[in-house]
Amino acid sequence: MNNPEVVMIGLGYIGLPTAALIAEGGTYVHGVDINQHVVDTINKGEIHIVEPSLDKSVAKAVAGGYLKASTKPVEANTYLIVVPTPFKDKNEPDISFVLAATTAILPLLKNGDMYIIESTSPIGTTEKMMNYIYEQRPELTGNLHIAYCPERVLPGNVMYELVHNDRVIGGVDAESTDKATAFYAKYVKGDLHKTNARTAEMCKLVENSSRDVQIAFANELSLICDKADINVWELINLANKHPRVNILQPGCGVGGHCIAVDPYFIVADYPMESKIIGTAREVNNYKSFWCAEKVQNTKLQFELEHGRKPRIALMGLAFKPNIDDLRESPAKYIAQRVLQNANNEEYYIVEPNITEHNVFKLTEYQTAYDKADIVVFLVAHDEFKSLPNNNNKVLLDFCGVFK
Ligand code: SAJ
Repeated sequence: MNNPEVVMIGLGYIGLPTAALIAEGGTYVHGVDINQHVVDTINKGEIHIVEPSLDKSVAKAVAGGYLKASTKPVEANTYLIVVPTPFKDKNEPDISFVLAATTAILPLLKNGDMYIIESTSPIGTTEKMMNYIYEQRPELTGNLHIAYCPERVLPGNVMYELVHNDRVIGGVDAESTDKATAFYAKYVKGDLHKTNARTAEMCKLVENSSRDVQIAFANELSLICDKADINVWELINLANKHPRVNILQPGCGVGGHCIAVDPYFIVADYPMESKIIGTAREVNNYKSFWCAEKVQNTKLQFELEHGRKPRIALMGLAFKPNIDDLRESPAKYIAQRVLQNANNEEYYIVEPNITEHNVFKLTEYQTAYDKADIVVFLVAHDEFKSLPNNNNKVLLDFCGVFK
């Protein structure tokens, strides 16, 4: 392989598709991941994650010699940091992976190079990394182009959205912004919006916080409607007929690795100011707890009325409809909580998008539905929508399967 133009640190859900996209365009990309298995898989032209059309893209880029993976970075002109930023205890963001990635490329940097962070980051991270780099390599001071450019792709549609979504690009100075914009212009068809690094960092956090707040509003309505004996789905549908109202859908909580996480990055740094953002997190977390309690109460009610233990189907474990991703899933949390409170009832756990699970024994969805007295819909997977709205069963529809 020729000397790479781009080094991509982090070959996960965003890094690998981005590396493949850039490489497919005829740019030499050296991908770096700490996981040897990930590196070996990619070098065989295969992938370690589930994402439509990514397999073809990686196979093509590797076969063409444009993408190579390794556990160590090499010299290039552009360095992209696309590593996780999880949080520590007390919901404090942890930027140690960004720091480690930056440390790994420190000795390779030279005048004129570009350094871009894509990882979701607390406000000020890009400037912090710039100061760190210039402290360690003072001779480079002012001679690198440093920018922040968040991704906003939806899992399941990554390869399309990487190309077609608009991007926000914020440099630590105007020249960095221009250089980074010129870099993305080669791969992105959406509009590229220039700003500074802090605004770009905040923009990413705000996008997901905004959605979290809106979902919290819908979830709050669902709790009120449950008490007030109003069908929340009908209510929202009617309210949305107003030309300036657009309420989202309630569910059994908010999951995934972005919307349920990013708001804490704002709350941790601005606790006094971020009242609505913080409360939205509490409401959405509470909704999952409330759903588990509702199952518990329904179960006891059934036993009182029928003089026997119910058979219960828990429908869906993924964090949102029609995917196989169970990480940070409210449905999984509810299933775990319900099973912890199990008292000789019979349970059928359903997740049509996976074939087996190391904790849950899975049952096919139609069988589970047929056998159960109480059917709890935790995720609105398409398969469930064809099931009958059967009056002989107790249906707990937390996510609007029958809306
Ligand atoms: N959800 C609801 N009600 C709704 C919509 C969603 O309860 O009306 C729930 C889902 O069931 C799920 C959670 O919210 O548990 C998040 O799902 P999602 O489809 O809204 O979003 P993600 O987490 O898959 O992807 C988000 C996207 N951000 C926005 O829509 C603002 C995506 O564009 C980002 O790139 C991604 O986060 C990220 O990586 O940050």
